Amino acid sequence: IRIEAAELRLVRLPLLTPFVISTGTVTEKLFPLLTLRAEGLEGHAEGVMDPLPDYLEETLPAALPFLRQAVLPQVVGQRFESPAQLAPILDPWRGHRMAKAMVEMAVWDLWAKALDLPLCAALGGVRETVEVGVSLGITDIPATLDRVRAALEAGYRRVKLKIRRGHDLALLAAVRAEFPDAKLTVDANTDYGLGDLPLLKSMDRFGLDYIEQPLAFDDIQDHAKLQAQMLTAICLDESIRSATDARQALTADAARVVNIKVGRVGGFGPARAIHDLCAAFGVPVWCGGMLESGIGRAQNIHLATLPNFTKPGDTSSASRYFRRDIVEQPLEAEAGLMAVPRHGPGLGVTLDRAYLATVSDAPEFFR
Ligand code: OSB
Ligand code: MG
Repeated sequence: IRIEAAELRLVRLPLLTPFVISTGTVTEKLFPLLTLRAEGLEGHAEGVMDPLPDYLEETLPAALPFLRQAVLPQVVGQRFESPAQLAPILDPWRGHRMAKAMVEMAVWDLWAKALDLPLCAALGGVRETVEVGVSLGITDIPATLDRVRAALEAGYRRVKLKIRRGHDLALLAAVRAEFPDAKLTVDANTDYGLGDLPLLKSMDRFGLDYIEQPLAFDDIQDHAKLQAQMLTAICLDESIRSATDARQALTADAARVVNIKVGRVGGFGPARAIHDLCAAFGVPVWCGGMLESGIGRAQNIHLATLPNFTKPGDTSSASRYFRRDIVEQPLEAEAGLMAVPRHGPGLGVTLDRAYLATVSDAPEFFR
C-alpha cells in the first residue's frame, strides 16, 4: 500500500461524569484522530496522549509538531508492504510512543482493509468477544458502592477501583464487606512509595486479583521489592513502555500481571511482542484503556482477542463515558462481553462524519 495522504484533527468529547484518579481529574476527552488514505481505503487511529504529562511524560502539545514535522512527511508518499516496514521511520525517534502508535495503528487498519481481513485476524486473534470490566474513578465510599453494584449487576467481569493515599483501606473494607465474591482490583496510578510497604501488604487481606501500578511510573526495581513482600500480584501499567521494560520486569518478578495499552507501548507490533513475552513467562495480560472514543475502543477490542489476554480488560461500554460516540456502531458490552466490531474489515467501525464535524477542529492535510 502507498500512503497517499494523511488527515489529522483534534476531537473534543465531554465526559458524562468527571473521571478522577490519583494524578488528576478529566472532565473532557481531547484527542488527536489520524486518518491515512491509500488506494481508496482509509485507516484510522486515535491518540491517547493527554494535554498535560500526568499519566506519562508524553503530551498532546508535543505530539502534534512531532507528527506534523517529523513523522507524517516521512510516511506520506511512501509504500509499505506491512506495518513492520514502518520501523526504519519510527524507531530512530526517542520516546513519543503514543504518537508513533497512531501512525502504526492507522497503517495496520489500512493493511487489514487492503487484505480484506478484520484487524483481529491480521493480528492473530483467537476470539470473537472479549471479557471486560469497569474502571471506577475516585469518589466517596457510598457512591463507589453504588457504582460497584451497578457494574456487577450489568455483568462486568471485574471491578477496578482507583485508589490513592488516604483513600484505600476503608474503601476496600467497605467494598469487600458488601461484595465478598466480586473480582476486585485496585489501580493506584503511582501514588505510593516503598515507605508504604506495611499499608500495601495489608491489602493482601482483601483478595484482590492484582494491585495495579502502586509505585513510580518509571520504576521496575522497587516493584520487584514490593512483589517479593506481597501475596497479591502486582500489575504494571505506566512502567511498561516497551518489550525491553517487560523483559526487565518479568525477569525481576516485578509484575505477575501486565496491563497492555497499545498507545503506551507504541503500537500493535510492540503490544504483540509484549503479549508474546508475557505468555512465554506464564504471565497473563489484559487490555487497558485511556477513556478512548470508538476508534480507540475498537483498537483495544481487536488487540484483546490475542490468546494471552486472559484477564478482563478496561474497554467497558462507550455509553458509560460519552453521550454520543464518533463511530456509527455502538460499542456496548453485554453481560461483561464486548463483541469485536466487524462492520467491514480492519477496525470494523465507521466514523459518524456529521457528528465528528461538530466535535472536532478542521483537519490538517498532508499529501
Ligand atoms: O491507569 O488505567 C489507567 C484512564 C486514564 C488514564 C489512566 C488509566 C485510566 C483508566 C481508564 O483506568 C479505563 C478506561 O478506559 O475505561
Ligand atoms: Mg492503570
